[in-house]
Amino acid sequence: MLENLRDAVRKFLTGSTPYEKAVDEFIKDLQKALISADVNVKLVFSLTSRIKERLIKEKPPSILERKEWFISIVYDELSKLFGGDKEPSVNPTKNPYIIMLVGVQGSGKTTTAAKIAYFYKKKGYKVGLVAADTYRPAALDQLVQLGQQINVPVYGERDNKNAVEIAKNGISKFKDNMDIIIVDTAGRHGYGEENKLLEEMKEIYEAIKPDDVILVIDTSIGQKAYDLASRFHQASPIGSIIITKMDGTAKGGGALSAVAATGATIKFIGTGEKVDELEVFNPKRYVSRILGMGDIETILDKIKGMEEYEKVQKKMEDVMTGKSKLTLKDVYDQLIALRKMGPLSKVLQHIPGLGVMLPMPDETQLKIGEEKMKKWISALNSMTYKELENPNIIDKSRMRRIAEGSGLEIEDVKELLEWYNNMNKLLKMVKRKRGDFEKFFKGKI
Ligand SMILES: Nc1nc2c(ncn2[C@@H]2O[C@H](COP(=O)(O)OP(=O)(O)OP(=O)(O)O)[C@@H](O)[C@H]2O)c(=O)[nH]1
Ligand SMILES: [Mg+2]
Repeated sequence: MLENLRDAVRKFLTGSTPYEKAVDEFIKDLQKALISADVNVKLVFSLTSRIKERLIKEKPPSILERKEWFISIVYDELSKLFGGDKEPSVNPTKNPYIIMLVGVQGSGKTTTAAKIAYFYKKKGYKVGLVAADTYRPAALDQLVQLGQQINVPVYGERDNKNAVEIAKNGISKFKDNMDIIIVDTAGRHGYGEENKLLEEMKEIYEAIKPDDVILVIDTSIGQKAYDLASRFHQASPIGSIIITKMDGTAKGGGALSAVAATGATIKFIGTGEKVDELEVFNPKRYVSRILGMGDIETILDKIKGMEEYEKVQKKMEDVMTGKSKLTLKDVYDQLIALRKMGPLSKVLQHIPGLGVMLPMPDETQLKIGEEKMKKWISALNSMTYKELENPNIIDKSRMRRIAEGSGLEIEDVKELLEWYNNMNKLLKMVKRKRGDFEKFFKGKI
């Protein structure tokens, strides 16, 4: 099962096995876990060969340990396997917003209809459910019961056998007073009969013109989800997918990766029988969970900190060339970026020549310690946006307020401001020197 990967990550990061051997072992564990979760063997092998290729071609960023870097690559490639950066948009784009659920028998449509209704109701939308399943006698009762449970009105017609008509009537009933209308349909057709299912879907589709058609797939079909999802994806350009029963079988990885491989968007996953057991599916969040949230977040934070730090460094360059002004907001961004990268002592080891703020001649003066950094971040947190952008307005009384707000002494705030002023002076000096150099080279001096 994919859950075992968490242990594998832990073992890899904390174990004493030499790097190359640990990588080999981890890749074997990864392959085993994916295959036992029913992920297609071809997908598994192309995933591992991509990981190996990146290990050869790319260079680890200085801020990461080699092992952390390896895990960050695994995270990245696994995320791609489950849909990459696709964060589905679940916000309704018009009013009323009509959702139609389709899927084979027993896949979880009716339960999911109620779950989605509950999901949107909690967000403050007015939701109505329409029972357009006329094949199963108890279908209406099932939806009515679920509707009562979550306090959402259900439209149905007990004696009407025409699902298209019911769907239409339900929509005209709800369209003026509901934000979201969810239509549950019948799932008569077994796997392998996708065409019939799609035909029926088209018929209701033409009649009610929904804004989203969602195909509900049961996890237990594993890799076979590929055929179903790809035909659906081709037939319904506005469609998205929900995978249910992610709690029940070991095949979650198989169904998810199979659907992702078709390019279809997985909007939600169902994780239990209860109405609140539904999650918006985010591939990256899913992968962080199977790899172990804590470990992954630490690594990703470091990478993010590094990227943000580089951005601030660019801003510093602009300050030095006179293109822009250094504000306390920039100082704040830089401190926060550094924080993300880990303990200052470690960060400094990894970024050669880094004097926390700027690699400049007077570097030693500009270095600030771990303790001070914490204090300054709380002081900056207590400042208003205006103060951050324009520190000149910070007078005695503002200083007192900031100190009180951050639980610091007024001296600490003063020190931060002095440091900021010195920094600015120094930047001006560097700027002037650069100007002199330029003039010199242009023969003006
Ligand atoms: N464990 C678990 N069970 C689920 C989940 N979603 C649905 N079920 C169960 O799956 C069974 C079938 O669910 P239904 O919602 O009736 O499925 P359906 O697609 O409407 O079925 P038909 O209308 O007969 O085609 C029920 O027992 C549900 O409780 C889920 O995410 N996890
Ligand atoms: Mg049903």
